[in-house]
Amino acid sequence: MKFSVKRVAAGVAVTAAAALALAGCADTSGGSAGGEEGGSTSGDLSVTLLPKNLGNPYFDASRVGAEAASEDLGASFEEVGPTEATPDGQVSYINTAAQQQRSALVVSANDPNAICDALNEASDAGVKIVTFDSDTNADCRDLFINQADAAGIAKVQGDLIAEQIGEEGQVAILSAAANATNQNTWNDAFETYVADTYPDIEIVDTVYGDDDDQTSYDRTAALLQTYPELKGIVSPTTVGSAAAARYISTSDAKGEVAVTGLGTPNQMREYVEDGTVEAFALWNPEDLGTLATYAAGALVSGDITGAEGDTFAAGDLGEFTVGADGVVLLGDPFVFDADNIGDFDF
Ligand code: RAM
Repeated sequence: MKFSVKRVAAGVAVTAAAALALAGCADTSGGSAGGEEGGSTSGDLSVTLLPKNLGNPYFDASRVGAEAASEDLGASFEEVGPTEATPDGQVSYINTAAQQQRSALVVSANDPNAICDALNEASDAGVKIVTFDSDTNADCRDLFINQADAAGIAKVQGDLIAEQIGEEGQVAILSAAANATNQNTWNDAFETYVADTYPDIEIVDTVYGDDDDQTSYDRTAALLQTYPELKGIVSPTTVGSAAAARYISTSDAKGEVAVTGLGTPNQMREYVEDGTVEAFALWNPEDLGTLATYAAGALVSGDITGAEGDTFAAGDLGEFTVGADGVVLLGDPFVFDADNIGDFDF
């Protein structure tokens, strides 16, 4: 996992992107089209980034990486997306990318099937489809840029919660949208890992905060009411982890109910510092945006077709190889705690 100082520092630029996203006006200016500096891309490369939703700091960080990689490739760049993390909200943006004949669409899917028709039409119109973060069915895209494998994410979350609650007691999952491909894959793997490894931990419920702060906060309150014996909440979404920690930090459950899962250091910092959260995990979402964009560039230029064994260069991240089913793996999750959180800024 690469958390170089340069990359971490680049997270500062997130502020501008976040401001645009929160104002509901994604940048559609098109960046530096047609340049040739530093990339192997020939012809016009135009990259459209379509996250699950706008206004999520996780995807704002991915945007920083995607935009920088686009610039390096001489591509025009835009980010578009819905304010709510729904598949319906994504379809119109996919259709527009097809109509505008963008050369590549880099998308985190809110549903594995529901956006497939639109993606297939875009693909027929010549748009290369790269999923990142949350995949579709494999036949609806050219490549999936996977942040970490599901077994690795299950293990890191399982070991974190087990350590924090003494390997026994009731645990609930606070997930994102009910149809989010990544979340459901990780939750299945988590349940299997915990059942196999920690037989005294009982997963009592999975609830969905829809990657919406208020909904996630309300779901946390409801979990604590429904399960008075609850020992921990595992949230495999950065939105959910931050909302759960915020709720617990000012409730009687502080110090009684552990919160862990996947979070960004900037969103979790105050809850680590106030003792609500002991440790959590993530990869670098900026690197994920970078890698996805270089992969898109390699597809558009014809350097790769997305076949297993294809290799491509991803700037400072180095060289990557396409694995089975068109999947490219970024790396392993990383654990953040009070000792290291001060080193990160994203
Ligand atoms: C949220 C989103 C995203 C997920 C991260 C961990 O920002 O649900 O898809 O990968 O959390």
